[in-house]
Amino acid sequence: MKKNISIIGVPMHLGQPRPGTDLGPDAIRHAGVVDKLKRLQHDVEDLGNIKIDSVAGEEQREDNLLNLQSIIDASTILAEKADDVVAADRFPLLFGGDHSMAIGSLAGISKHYENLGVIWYDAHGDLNDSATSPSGNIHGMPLAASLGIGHQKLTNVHGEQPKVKPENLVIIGARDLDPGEKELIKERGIKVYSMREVDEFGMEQVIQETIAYLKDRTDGIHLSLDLDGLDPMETPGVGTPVEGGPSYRETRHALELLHDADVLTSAEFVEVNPLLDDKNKTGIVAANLISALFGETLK
Ligand code: B3U
Ligand code: MN
Ligand code: MN
Repeated sequence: MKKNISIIGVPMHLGQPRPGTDLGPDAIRHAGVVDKLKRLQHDVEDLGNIKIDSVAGEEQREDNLLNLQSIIDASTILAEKADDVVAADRFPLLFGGDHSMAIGSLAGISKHYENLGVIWYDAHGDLNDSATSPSGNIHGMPLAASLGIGHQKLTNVHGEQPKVKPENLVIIGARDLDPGEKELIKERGIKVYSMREVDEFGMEQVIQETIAYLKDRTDGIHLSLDLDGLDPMETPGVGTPVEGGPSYRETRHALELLHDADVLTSAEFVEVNPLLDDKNKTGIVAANLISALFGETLK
Protein backbone atom coordinates (compact mmCIF):
# COMPACT_ATOMS: atom_id res chain seq x y z
CA MET A 1 0.00 0.00 0.00
CA LYS A 2 1.19 3.46 -0.88
CA LYS A 3 2.20 5.50 2.16
CA ASN A 4 2.74 9.19 2.74
CA ILE A 5 6.06 9.17 4.55
CA SER A 6 7.71 12.08 6.34
CA ILE A 7 11.34 11.54 7.27
CA ILE A 8 12.74 13.29 10.33
CA GLY A 9 16.49 13.09 10.97
CA VAL A 10 17.43 13.17 14.64
CA PRO A 11 21.20 13.67 15.04
CA MET A 12 21.00 12.86 18.74
CA HIS A 13 24.23 12.00 20.53
CA LEU A 14 23.60 13.27 24.06
CA GLY A 15 22.13 10.02 25.37
CA GLN A 16 25.55 8.36 25.52
CA PRO A 17 29.18 9.48 25.57
CA ARG A 18 30.55 8.30 22.19
CA PRO A 19 30.70 10.84 19.34
CA GLY A 20 29.25 9.84 15.96
CA THR A 21 25.53 9.06 16.35
CA ASP A 22 24.93 12.68 15.31
CA LEU A 23 26.05 11.52 11.84
CA GLY A 24 23.64 8.55 11.80
CA PRO A 25 20.71 10.15 9.94
CA ASP A 26 22.92 11.28 7.07
CA ALA A 27 24.63 7.88 6.90
CA ILE A 28 21.21 6.28 6.35
CA ARG A 29 20.37 8.88 3.70
CA HIS A 30 23.71 8.29 1.93
CA ALA A 31 22.71 4.64 1.54
CA GLY A 32 20.03 5.87 -0.87
CA VAL A 33 16.94 5.27 1.20
CA VAL A 34 14.86 8.18 -0.09
CA ASP A 35 15.24 7.06 -3.71
CA LYS A 36 14.46 3.47 -2.77
CA LEU A 37 11.22 4.55 -1.09
CA LYS A 38 10.25 6.71 -4.05
CA ARG A 39 10.89 3.80 -6.41
CA LEU A 40 8.48 1.77 -4.31
CA GLN A 41 5.85 4.41 -5.26
CA HIS A 42 5.53 6.04 -1.86
CA ASP A 43 5.04 9.75 -1.39
CA VAL A 44 8.20 10.76 0.50
CA GLU A 45 9.15 14.09 2.01
CA ASP A 46 12.41 14.55 3.88
CA LEU A 47 12.03 17.17 6.60
CA GLY A 48 15.80 17.23 7.22
CA ASN A 49 17.47 17.03 10.60
CA ILE A 50 16.20 18.68 13.76
CA LYS A 51 18.74 20.82 15.55
CA ILE A 52 20.23 19.33 18.71
CA ASP A 53 21.75 21.90 21.03
CA SER A 54 23.66 21.11 24.14
CA VAL A 55 23.43 23.28 27.19
CA ALA A 56 26.92 24.62 27.91
CA GLY A 57 28.86 22.72 30.55
CA GLU A 58 26.36 19.93 30.89
CA GLU A 59 28.74 17.02 30.40
CA GLN A 60 28.63 16.04 34.04
CA ARG A 61 26.23 13.37 35.24
CA GLU A 62 23.86 15.22 37.51
CA ASP A 63 21.70 12.71 39.41
CA ASN A 64 23.25 9.92 37.27
CA LEU A 65 21.63 11.47 34.16
CA LEU A 66 24.10 12.58 31.48
CA ASN A 67 23.01 15.71 29.58
CA LEU A 68 19.53 15.72 31.14
CA GLN A 69 18.45 19.26 30.28
CA SER A 70 19.79 19.17 26.69
CA ILE A 71 17.93 15.92 26.07
CA ILE A 72 14.71 17.36 27.45
CA ASP A 73 15.05 20.38 25.15
CA ALA A 74 15.72 18.24 22.05
CA SER A 75 12.97 15.74 22.96
CA THR A 76 10.44 18.54 23.25
CA ILE A 77 11.29 19.84 19.77
CA LEU A 78 11.18 16.32 18.30
CA ALA A 79 7.86 15.52 20.01
CA GLU A 80 6.23 18.56 18.43
CA LYS A 81 7.58 17.67 15.02
CA ALA A 82 6.46 14.03 15.22
CA ASP A 83 3.06 15.13 16.53
CA ASP A 84 2.68 17.46 13.50
CA VAL A 85 3.51 14.65 11.07
CA VAL A 86 0.84 12.35 12.51
CA ALA A 87 -1.64 15.25 12.62
CA ALA A 88 -1.02 15.73 8.87
CA ASP A 89 -1.96 12.06 8.37
CA ARG A 90 1.54 11.08 7.34
CA PHE A 91 3.79 8.22 8.46
CA PRO A 92 6.65 9.43 10.68
CA LEU A 93 9.92 7.70 9.72
CA LEU A 94 12.74 8.78 12.01
CA PHE A 95 16.47 8.28 11.51
CA GLY A 96 18.79 8.42 14.54
CA GLY A 97 20.65 9.25 16.47
CA ASP A 98 21.00 7.54 19.84
CA HIS A 99 17.97 5.85 21.36
CA SER A 100 17.24 8.64 23.86
CA MET A 101 15.44 10.23 20.89
CA ALA A 102 12.58 7.76 21.43
CA ILE A 103 11.49 9.83 24.44
CA GLY A 104 10.56 12.60 22.02
CA SER A 105 9.26 10.46 19.18
CA LEU A 106 6.95 8.41 21.42
CA ALA A 107 5.77 11.53 23.25
CA GLY A 108 4.75 13.19 19.98
CA ILE A 109 3.28 10.16 18.24
CA SER A 110 1.38 8.76 21.25
CA LYS A 111 -0.69 11.96 21.48
CA HIS A 112 -2.77 10.57 18.62
CA TYR A 113 -3.50 7.14 20.09
CA GLU A 114 -5.38 5.78 23.08
CA ASN A 115 -3.32 2.60 23.02
CA LEU A 116 -0.13 2.97 21.04
CA GLY A 117 1.60 -0.38 20.57
CA VAL A 118 5.39 -0.46 20.53
CA ILE A 119 7.76 -3.07 19.10
CA TRP A 120 11.20 -2.50 20.65
CA TYR A 121 13.82 -4.39 18.59
CA ASP A 122 16.99 -4.08 20.64
CA ALA A 123 19.78 -6.00 22.39
CA HIS A 124 18.89 -3.91 25.44
CA GLY A 125 15.71 -3.17 27.37
CA ASP A 126 16.24 0.59 27.67
CA LEU A 127 14.14 0.26 30.81
CA ASN A 128 16.52 1.87 33.30
CA ASP A 129 15.97 4.91 35.45
CA SER A 130 18.65 6.92 37.20
CA ALA A 131 18.57 4.53 40.16
CA THR A 132 19.00 1.30 38.17
CA SER A 133 21.23 2.59 35.33
CA PRO A 134 24.80 1.29 35.42
CA SER A 135 25.95 4.12 33.15
CA GLY A 136 23.84 7.23 33.65
CA ASN A 137 23.34 7.24 29.87
CA ILE A 138 19.81 8.26 28.96
CA HIS A 139 19.81 6.09 25.80
CA GLY A 140 19.34 3.20 28.26
CA MET A 141 16.17 4.82 29.68
CA PRO A 142 13.71 5.88 26.92
CA LEU A 143 11.33 2.96 27.29
CA ALA A 144 11.10 3.42 31.06
CA ALA A 145 10.49 7.14 30.58
CA SER A 146 7.74 6.41 28.05
CA LEU A 147 6.07 4.09 30.56
CA GLY A 148 6.11 6.98 33.06
CA ILE A 149 9.06 5.68 35.09
CA GLY A 150 12.08 7.81 35.98
CA HIS A 151 12.97 11.48 36.41
CA GLN A 152 9.92 13.68 36.11
CA LYS A 153 11.55 15.84 33.44
CA LEU A 154 11.95 12.73 31.25
CA THR A 155 8.46 11.37 31.83
CA ASN A 156 6.73 14.74 31.33
CA VAL A 157 7.99 15.59 27.83
CA HIS A 158 5.04 16.80 25.67
CA GLY A 159 2.46 15.93 28.36
CA GLU A 160 2.46 14.35 31.78
CA GLN A 161 0.63 11.12 31.00
CA PRO A 162 2.54 7.86 30.37
CA LYS A 163 3.04 7.53 26.61
CA VAL A 164 2.92 3.72 26.46
CA LYS A 165 1.17 1.11 28.60
CA PRO A 166 3.24 -1.92 29.59
CA GLU A 167 0.71 -4.35 28.10
CA ASN A 168 1.04 -2.64 24.70
CA LEU A 169 4.77 -3.26 24.45
CA VAL A 170 6.81 -6.12 22.94
CA ILE A 171 10.60 -6.28 23.23
CA ILE A 172 12.44 -8.45 20.68
CA GLY A 173 16.10 -9.51 20.59
CA ALA A 174 17.03 -8.68 24.19
CA ARG A 175 20.26 -10.25 25.44
CA ASP A 176 21.76 -7.67 27.80
CA LEU A 177 19.24 -6.70 30.46
CA ASP A 178 20.30 -5.04 33.73
CA PRO A 179 18.96 -6.42 37.04
CA GLY A 180 16.58 -3.46 37.57
CA GLU A 181 15.21 -3.91 34.05
CA LYS A 182 14.51 -7.60 34.67
CA GLU A 183 12.61 -6.69 37.83
CA LEU A 184 10.55 -4.09 36.00
CA ILE A 185 9.71 -6.55 33.21
CA LYS A 186 8.44 -9.03 35.80
CA GLU A 187 6.60 -6.46 37.85
CA ARG A 188 4.76 -4.91 34.86
CA GLY A 189 4.27 -8.13 32.91
CA ILE A 190 6.07 -6.83 29.80
CA LYS A 191 6.20 -9.25 26.87
CA VAL A 192 9.81 -10.02 25.92
CA TYR A 193 11.17 -12.28 23.22
CA SER A 194 14.79 -12.50 24.30
CA MET A 195 17.35 -14.18 22.04
CA ARG A 196 16.56 -17.42 23.85
CA GLU A 197 12.99 -17.27 22.50
CA VAL A 198 14.04 -16.00 19.06
CA ASP A 199 16.36 -19.01 18.77
CA GLU A 200 13.74 -21.40 20.09
CA PHE A 201 10.69 -20.29 18.05
CA GLY A 202 12.33 -18.62 15.07
CA MET A 203 11.83 -15.02 13.96
CA GLU A 204 8.78 -15.83 11.82
CA GLN A 205 6.79 -17.10 14.81
CA VAL A 206 8.03 -14.32 17.08
CA ILE A 207 6.79 -11.67 14.67
CA GLN A 208 3.47 -13.39 13.94
CA GLU A 209 2.82 -13.72 17.68
CA THR A 210 3.79 -10.09 18.21
CA ILE A 211 1.38 -8.93 15.53
CA ALA A 212 -1.43 -11.12 16.90
CA TYR A 213 -0.76 -9.87 20.45
CA LEU A 214 -0.70 -6.16 19.57
CA LYS A 215 -3.29 -6.00 16.82
CA ASP A 216 -6.44 -6.18 18.91
CA ARG A 217 -5.30 -4.24 21.94
CA THR A 218 -3.77 -1.22 20.15
CA ASP A 219 -4.90 1.51 17.74
CA GLY A 220 -1.48 2.10 16.17
CA ILE A 221 1.95 0.41 16.33
CA HIS A 222 5.35 2.09 16.45
CA LEU A 223 8.52 0.17 15.57
CA SER A 224 11.64 1.30 17.41
CA LEU A 225 14.55 -0.57 15.86
CA ASP A 226 17.95 -0.20 17.49
CA LEU A 227 20.65 -1.31 15.04
CA ASP A 228 22.45 -2.95 17.99
CA GLY A 229 19.51 -5.34 18.06
CA LEU A 230 21.19 -7.10 15.13
CA ASP A 231 24.37 -9.13 15.48
CA PRO A 232 27.37 -6.74 15.44
CA MET A 233 29.10 -8.85 12.79
CA GLU A 234 26.72 -7.24 10.30
CA THR A 235 26.11 -3.90 12.02
CA PRO A 236 29.43 -2.90 13.60
CA GLY A 237 28.60 0.82 13.64
CA VAL A 238 26.89 0.92 17.03
CA GLY A 239 28.10 2.18 20.41
CA THR A 240 27.22 -0.82 22.56
CA PRO A 241 27.44 -3.99 20.45
CA VAL A 242 26.29 -7.27 22.02
CA GLU A 243 27.19 -10.54 20.30
CA GLY A 244 24.63 -13.24 19.58
CA GLY A 245 21.94 -11.19 17.88
CA PRO A 246 19.66 -11.92 14.93
CA SER A 247 21.21 -11.69 11.47
CA TYR A 248 20.40 -9.13 8.79
CA ARG A 249 18.40 -11.83 6.99
CA GLU A 250 16.27 -12.67 10.02
CA THR A 251 15.69 -9.01 10.73
CA ARG A 252 14.86 -8.26 7.13
CA HIS A 253 12.32 -11.08 7.17
CA ALA A 254 10.80 -9.65 10.35
CA LEU A 255 10.28 -6.34 8.56
CA GLU A 256 8.87 -8.06 5.47
CA LEU A 257 6.28 -9.73 7.69
CA LEU A 258 5.44 -6.40 9.32
CA HIS A 259 5.03 -4.89 5.87
CA ASP A 260 2.70 -7.67 4.76
CA ALA A 261 0.56 -7.30 7.89
CA ASP A 262 0.39 -3.52 7.29
CA VAL A 263 0.09 -2.77 11.00
CA LEU A 264 2.78 -0.14 11.62
CA THR A 265 1.85 3.53 11.89
CA SER A 266 5.34 4.94 12.62
CA ALA A 267 8.95 3.73 12.81
CA GLU A 268 12.43 4.77 13.88
CA PHE A 269 15.87 3.33 13.11
CA VAL A 270 18.40 4.35 15.72
CA GLU A 271 21.95 4.13 17.08
CA VAL A 272 23.73 4.27 13.70
CA ASN A 273 27.25 5.51 14.44
CA PRO A 274 29.33 5.99 11.25
CA LEU A 275 32.49 6.76 13.26
CA LEU A 276 32.44 3.22 14.64
CA ASP A 277 31.33 1.65 11.36
CA ASP A 278 33.06 -0.11 8.51
CA LYS A 279 32.32 1.55 5.13
CA ASN A 280 28.79 2.56 6.26
CA LYS A 281 27.72 -1.09 6.62
CA THR A 282 25.30 -0.18 9.39
CA GLY A 283 23.77 2.75 7.48
CA ILE A 284 23.31 0.47 4.47
CA VAL A 285 21.67 -2.25 6.57
CA ALA A 286 19.33 0.38 8.04
CA ALA A 287 18.40 1.59 4.55
CA ASN A 288 17.79 -1.97 3.35
CA LEU A 289 15.63 -2.78 6.37
CA ILE A 290 13.59 0.36 5.78
CA SER A 291 13.08 -0.65 2.15
CA ALA A 292 11.87 -4.09 3.25
CA LEU A 293 9.47 -2.48 5.72
CA PHE A 294 7.98 -0.44 2.89
CA GLY A 295 7.53 -3.28 0.46
CA GLU A 296 10.80 -4.05 -1.33
CA THR A 297 11.00 -7.74 -2.08
CA LEU A 298 14.17 -9.53 -3.11
CA LYS A 299 13.23 -11.74 -6.00
N1 B3U B 1 21.78 -1.20 29.78
C1 B3U B 1 22.99 -0.40 29.71
C2 B3U B 1 23.63 -0.46 28.33
C3 B3U B 1 22.86 0.10 27.19
C4 B3U B 1 21.55 0.41 27.09
N2 B3U B 1 21.31 0.82 25.83
C5 B3U B 1 22.41 0.76 25.19
N3 B3U B 1 23.37 0.34 25.98
N4 B3U B 1 22.58 1.04 23.88
C6 B3U B 1 22.71 1.05 30.14
O1 B3U B 1 23.66 1.83 30.13
O2 B3U B 1 21.57 1.38 30.48
MN1 MN C 1 18.24 0.93 22.44
MN1 MN D 1 20.54 -1.27 22.24
